[in-house]
Amino acid sequence: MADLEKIQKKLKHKLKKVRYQHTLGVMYTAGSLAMRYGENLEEALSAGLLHDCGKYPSIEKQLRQCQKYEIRLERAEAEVHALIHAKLGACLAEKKYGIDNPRILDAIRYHTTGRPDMSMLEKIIYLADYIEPGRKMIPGLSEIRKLSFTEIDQAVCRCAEATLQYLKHSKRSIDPMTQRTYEYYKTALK
Ligand code: DGI
Ligand code: FE
Ligand code: FE
Repeated sequence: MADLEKIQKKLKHKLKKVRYQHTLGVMYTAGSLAMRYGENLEEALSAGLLHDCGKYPSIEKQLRQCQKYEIRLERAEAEVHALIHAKLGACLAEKKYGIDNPRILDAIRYHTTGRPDMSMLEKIIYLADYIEPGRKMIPGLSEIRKLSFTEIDQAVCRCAEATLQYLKHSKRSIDPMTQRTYEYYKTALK
């Protein structure tokens, strides 16, 4: 716990107020889901707390940091700025916040796009990010919140579907991994 508190203090200085509040929301929601599904509580809290740690610098700085740490971005990722912070965040969590647990690092790395066949911790962080109490109410959110605690794979599927619909509606480019996450969970549930 002492470590978590230290990380919390550091993040509070780095992140904007709204982002920090969101981070706490994700941390406690991830903790609740971990209790529900018998996952390691400390891992869920740490991953939730750090999931957006790659988001504090501007996009330009995020890109420079990716170069500095030799993070390979797929072309789609470099073009879609919303995706950079996930890979960068996993790297910073390791290098700047002393996290060496690969399960936590993967949960941070895949929190934005998800991926097929996620670990329980990855699903928890993917969903906690979407459902935490501070998220703006949008159609379907109440149901995904409930499903997260009852049928977690269905919740992942709905969440991926809603994200794809939102991206299509706002004419943004879709990362292949975001699409693959949806296809995987849709098929797995048949
Ligand atoms: O960092 P947060 O805002 O807390 O949440 P996030 O890491 O899930 O990122 C959110 C944004 O990323 C959200 O607006 C949806 C977007 N996103 C997810 N997959 C894709 C994507 N954006 C594009 N353009 N393409 C994707 O495939
Ligand atoms: Fe994020
Ligand atoms: Fe987030």
